[in-house]
Amino acid sequence: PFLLTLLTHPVFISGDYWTTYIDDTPQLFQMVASQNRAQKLLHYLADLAVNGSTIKGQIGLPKLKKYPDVPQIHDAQGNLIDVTLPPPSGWRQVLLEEGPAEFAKQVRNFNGTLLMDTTWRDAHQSLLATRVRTIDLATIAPTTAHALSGAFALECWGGATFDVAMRFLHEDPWERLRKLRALVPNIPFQMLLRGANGVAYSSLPDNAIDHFVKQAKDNGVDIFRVFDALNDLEQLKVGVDAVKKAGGVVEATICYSGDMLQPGKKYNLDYYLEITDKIVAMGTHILGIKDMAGTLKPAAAKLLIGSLRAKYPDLPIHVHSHDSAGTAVASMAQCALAGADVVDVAINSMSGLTSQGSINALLASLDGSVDTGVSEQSARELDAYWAEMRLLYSCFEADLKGPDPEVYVHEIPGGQLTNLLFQAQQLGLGEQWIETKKAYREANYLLGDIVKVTPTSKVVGDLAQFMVSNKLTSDDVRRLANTLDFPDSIMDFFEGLIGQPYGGFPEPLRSDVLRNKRRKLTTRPGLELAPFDLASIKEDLETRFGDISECDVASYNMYPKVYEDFQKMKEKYGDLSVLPTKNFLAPAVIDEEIEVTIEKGKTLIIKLQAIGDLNKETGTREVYFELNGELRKIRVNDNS
Ligand code: 3PY
Ligand code: ZN
Repeated sequence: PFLLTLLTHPVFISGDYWTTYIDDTPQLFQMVASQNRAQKLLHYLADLAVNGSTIKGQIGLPKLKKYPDVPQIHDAQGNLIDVTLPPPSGWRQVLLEEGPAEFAKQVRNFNGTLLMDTTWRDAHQSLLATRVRTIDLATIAPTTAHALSGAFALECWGGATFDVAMRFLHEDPWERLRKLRALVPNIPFQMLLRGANGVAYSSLPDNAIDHFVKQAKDNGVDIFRVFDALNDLEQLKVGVDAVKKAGGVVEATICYSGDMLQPGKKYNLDYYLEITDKIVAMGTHILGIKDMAGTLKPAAAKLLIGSLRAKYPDLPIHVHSHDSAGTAVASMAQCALAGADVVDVAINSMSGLTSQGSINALLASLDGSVDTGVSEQSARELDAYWAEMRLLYSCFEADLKGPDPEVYVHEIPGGQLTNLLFQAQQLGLGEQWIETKKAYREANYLLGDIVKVTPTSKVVGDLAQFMVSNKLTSDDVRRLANTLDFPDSIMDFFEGLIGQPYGGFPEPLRSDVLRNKRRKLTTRPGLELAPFDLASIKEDLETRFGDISECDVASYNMYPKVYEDFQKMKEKYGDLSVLPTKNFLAPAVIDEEIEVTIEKGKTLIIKLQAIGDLNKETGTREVYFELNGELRKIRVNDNS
């Protein structure tokens, strides 16, 4: 009370006070700051207790009631590893000491096939709607740094993790990156960059991409997997150039589409070889092959990687796939045998279905015939944590039951497959799901059989849903195109705002859809965008939100509205990333003890004591907590 009285006193606010006590006593401010933080967290917990969770996509409550245990891991001799000691040096030391070109060379010269673990990015993006929070990654990070010390990289950033962190988890993706970086000094970090779109869904001015990539590199990303959703090389080059300027490892990536062994396929071996020639000419440290739908069958994998290997003996090749059809492990094993330098896997409990293949299943398949640098035992031990995590995040499961062999027909990328199924389930439209998959295939052909991955996969998905909800066949769409009101994403695609598809746009459909509403771009959209004035954006944000970093500017550039909302949430509730996930998602139970470490050495013990009656006049309730032994009362709106 003394502090509050003091701090709200007008003389204090004006700064015109006559004692030096406050200036000489900085602890006072730290105490006030942490009380303020505690108060904001109590506000969140009170809101949650009264109104329930408002986290989008959450169905029900976490199944896990306790906090997951951090497993113990052992070395090959069975000795317990002390994970509080610095981890063994790894590929990151090679990168830091030798630079990107020599790093790539040594990866190529490694006698075997290295592994990238996608658990911290694509695996939870594909299985758990990208909802895994920083606290749960940070908790397992020191153990991971030991267990996977020989891994090529951990994919931990980019793709959907960037906007989901701010939009739905109300946490700062940059803070996540810095925290994890500090805990994992030895394994390179990889991110997914959507070429000229950065981590957004459409093109930004080139200087915004350069600025974003520089912050990513400076805050901990080592390797950048850069792709373009149409394999449009002009668009790809924007991302590649940004990574080169920032001094990162460039992994320019080809999106693999369909099953190239099917006769008459638009995307066949010749296509991939030709595009590789162009990517090599553009200059890349590593070539990425990204099989986002999981349609790269083992035989195709063998042929594709074998052919690339023969043509480019010195080019490091890194392959990514999804297990949607159930063949990821077999395909990755074939890639390893055909000469791939790195393949992607996920920790067992976060693998399979629309995620990557399982790390231990791949190790067992290779059975020592190919060196991967990763111990099967420590990977297995590490998995115990993720088995529990799956229960903690059970409320975001899409509940897929097994492989979908139809993926060769509809070609829906892993993350989108889970999303669309989830949406259909929420609407209770089981039959519509079958129809949506069928329509997705038709929509793809209507659009000219395009490469499908964020953001083009959204275009195809939107057209499919448009067809299903308006009961339109492909013929109807063609016939009625000049009268229909298509969703924006389809207009954007036909305008050329997502890039130029291989083989061009289908006509007359393009002209019919666009009519006189939109232009027809023939070059990349970024060429038309004026550079952002980064200094004035920063000034403006400072005026509105106070302390602003270059990372904040980068967040704002990618997602202005999401960033503003995130700042408002932060203003209201403080830093929510410190709350244990169970208490972030589930209302507290009376007398349950909640332990929150707001910073190193500063822990709050919170207990919900009671929820007061509804005040009918104000529509509010008072919620009573015990905070480190003291009673606190918070008033919140009851939204019911
Ligand atoms: C993304 O862009 O988020 C993807 O995961 C594409 O596969
Ligand atoms: Zn993927």
